Amino acid sequence: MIAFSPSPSSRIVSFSRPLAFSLKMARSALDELTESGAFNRSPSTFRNFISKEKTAQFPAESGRYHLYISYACPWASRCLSYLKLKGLDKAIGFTSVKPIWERTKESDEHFGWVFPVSSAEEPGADPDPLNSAKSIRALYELASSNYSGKYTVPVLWDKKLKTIVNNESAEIIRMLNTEFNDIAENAGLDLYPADLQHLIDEVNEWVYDAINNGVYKCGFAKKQGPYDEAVEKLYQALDRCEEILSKQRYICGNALTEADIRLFVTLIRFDEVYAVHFKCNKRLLREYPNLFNYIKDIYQIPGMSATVNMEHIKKHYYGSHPSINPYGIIPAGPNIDYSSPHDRERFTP
Ligand SMILES: N[C@@H](CCC(=O)N[C@@H](CS)C(=O)NCC(=O)O)C(=O)O
Repeated sequence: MIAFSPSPSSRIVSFSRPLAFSLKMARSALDELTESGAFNRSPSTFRNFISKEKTAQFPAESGRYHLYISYACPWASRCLSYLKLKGLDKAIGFTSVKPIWERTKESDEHFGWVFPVSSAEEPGADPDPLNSAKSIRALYELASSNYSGKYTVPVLWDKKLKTIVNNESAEIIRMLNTEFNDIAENAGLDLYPADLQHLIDEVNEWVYDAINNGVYKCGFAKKQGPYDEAVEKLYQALDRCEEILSKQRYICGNALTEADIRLFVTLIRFDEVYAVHFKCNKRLLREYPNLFNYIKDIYQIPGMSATVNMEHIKKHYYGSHPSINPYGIIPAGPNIDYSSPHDRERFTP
C-alpha cells in the first residue's frame, strides 16, 4: 500500500470575496507560524521506501525513478549530493524547477515551484520531462487527489506507478545510500556506516534543530522573542561545530558521513543568503577558520560543486519571500570562491 498521511496542520482558509466561499488552501513555509510568531515546520507526508528486494513495491531499478529538485533548496540538494557521490545520476534522472516561486494556478493565490517552458528560459532549470507538469504542485495533485500539505521539493517520483515515493530528504538519502548498490557506480561509499550510526543520528538531531531548520526559524520569526531564541541556539551550534572541526576533518570523525552532507547544504548558503536574508549576521562563516575551510573541503569533493548553483540559491531566497524582502532585490556579494585552497588535509592520517 502507498503510505500517505495528510499533514496535521493543513487547514481551511476563508476568503472574503464578492461571493464568500471557503477553499482548501495550498500552503507554503511562509504560513507555518505559531501564535507566538515562531516558525514551525510541518512533517513530510509521502513516506514510502525503495528497497533492494526485487519483490518490493518500490524496487531499486535503474531508470525507474526521478528526482525533482530545486537547486535553491538545501533539502533537495542533500539528495542531489547523494546522486553525485554514489554515482547514481545516470540511474536516477533529476530535474530542477525555476528558482523563484510563481503562481501555480489561476484559481487561487498559491505561490510555489514551477517548471520553465523551455530549457533556455532559466539555465539549470528544465521543463518536466515525465509528466509535462507546470508546477511541483501539479505533481502532488497527480499523485494524490486529496493532498492538502505543502508542495515541497525534493520529490522522488516513480515513473512506473506514476506517484511520489517519498518527499522527505532525510529518508531519500538513506535509500540512495544503501538500496541502489547493485547499480551505483560508487557502491562502496557508505555514508551511514553501522559503527557511526548512533553518533550520526545524535549530530543530525542538534544540527537539524539549531542549524538546518534554525536558520529558517531566525528568518521566518515574526516576533523578537522567537528570533532571539533561534539565533542564540544557532550560534551555540555553530561554535560547537567549529570546536569539533578544530580536532577532526569531518563532523563525526575523520571520514565523510551523512551528517557532513546535511550540515554542508546549510553552511554553503549561509554567508551568501542566510546572513542577510534570515538575519543570521552575528558572525559570518568565513570568520570561523575551521568551518570555512570545512565548507571548501566538502565543496571540492568530486561531484559536490555541481550540486551548488549559487545563482538559483540567491534568486530563490531573495526573490520568493516578499514578506521578508518585499522588493526582491538580490544583494551583490559576497561571491565567495569555495574552490580556493583549504587546510583540512592536515587531518588526513
Ligand atoms: N522535510 C522536507 C522539507 C523540504 C522543504 O521544506 N522544501 C522547501 C524548499 S527549501 C519547499 O519546497 N518549500 C515549498 C513551500 O514552502 O511551499 C525535506 O527535508 O525533504
